[in-house]
Amino acid sequence: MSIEIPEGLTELLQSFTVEVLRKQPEDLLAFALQYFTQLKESQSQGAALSHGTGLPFTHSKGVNFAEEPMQTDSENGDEEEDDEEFVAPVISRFSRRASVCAEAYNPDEEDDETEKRIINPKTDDQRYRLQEACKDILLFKNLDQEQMSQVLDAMFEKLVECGDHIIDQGDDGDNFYVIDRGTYDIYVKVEGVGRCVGCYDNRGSFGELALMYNTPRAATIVATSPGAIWCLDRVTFRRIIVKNNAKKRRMYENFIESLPFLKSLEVSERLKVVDVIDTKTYVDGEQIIAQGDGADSFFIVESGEVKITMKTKSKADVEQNEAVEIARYSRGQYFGELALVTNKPRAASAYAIGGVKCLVMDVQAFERLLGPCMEIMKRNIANYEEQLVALFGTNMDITDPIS
Ligand code: 1OR
Ligand code: 1OR
Repeated sequence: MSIEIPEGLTELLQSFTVEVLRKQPEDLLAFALQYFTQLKESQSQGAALSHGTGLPFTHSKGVNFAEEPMQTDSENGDEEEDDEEFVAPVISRFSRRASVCAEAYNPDEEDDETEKRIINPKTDDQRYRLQEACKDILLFKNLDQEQMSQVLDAMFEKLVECGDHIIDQGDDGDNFYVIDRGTYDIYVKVEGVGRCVGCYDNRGSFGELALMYNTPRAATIVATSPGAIWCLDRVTFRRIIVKNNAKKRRMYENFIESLPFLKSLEVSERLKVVDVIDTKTYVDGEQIIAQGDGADSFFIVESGEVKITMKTKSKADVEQNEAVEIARYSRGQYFGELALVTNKPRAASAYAIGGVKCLVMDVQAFERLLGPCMEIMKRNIANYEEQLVALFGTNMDITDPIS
């Protein structure tokens, strides 16, 4: 009796087996389900299956791929090795995108073709770590549940070694990165020489600028310890995050436009300010800033009133010192710039009077975007020094505060 082997069965099973051996999935059944589902989807979408067998994970047109595939980072020309670093089946075989120059982004221009949903399966442990890492990521903050779950599904883990270049300045943007663990230095080239301008310590994210504004990578990011990062491909980032950010622009554009201390910025730069601001609310009496603390953000009052108080050095026992109110700020005014400009601890404390809403910018964004406003801010800082003498009758250094 002869049994007829259906056409394609051998190739199908072979390809699946190769994929299992490469990825070593923990849950074989779940992996199989996803593999064959994606394969079916890719066929019904009429995607060109490059080698007849159409592997969702290994060839360049499967459904698991970005519509506009990109090359991974830390590329040393050895793509095989890159792939092996990924824990989950990943968007693979990235071809380099042609260089693009800076352009205003228009999220509505994104093509319907990009609506493909990417799913990178994860273990329970990975999913838990991913959710923890993404909790405070500003760009994810206003996503609805469905958008968030699409983003989490699309993300994939990459393990890094100390010294790995996650991003190289000048490259095209492929992924957005969220730190799972590890420390990373930020280098920016000044007159051709890379200068370390900051670092990330086990939290945060980077790599959004090239994807948001279609610009070359603005900095080099180097791992300074072994670690792990979560990667979100460019297409999903633009399809979900950039589109969502457009709503935020509409909400804050006019307010940011009206701020006098930002008047040295170009219109396009002011729009970028909108993109990086977070909003925080405080209840009556809540401390916003504590004198003597380290500083990592800058504040603009959106609503309510903020009281600035200061303890001075003038008395012997600083613990006993009464804090004196030195300023009050309301809508449109800023505070918390001094410590960022001087790189010193907070010179004063800030408290909410009644309910307060502030726009908050982190130090990286402050340094990156507000350079042109520095003259205005520095003039104001000189003003603090004069006020200090008037209020406390001393010319003590306000940049050397008491905790
Ligand atoms: P990207 O896609 O351009 C490099 O790739 C990433 O480094 C960038 O997105 C940011 O997420 C991140 N200037 C530019 N990019 C920075 C900076 C930065 N810091 C982090 N990134 N500056 C450093 C501020 C401390 C300004 C330097 C003048
Ligand atoms: P920061 O990052 O040091 C506290 O955090 C903030 O209070 C500070 O930035 C300023 O934005 C804000 N001296 C120092 N900081 C002041 C002052 C001030 N006023 C507001 N801040 N003086 C007030 C003069 C009206 C001089 C000292 C009396």
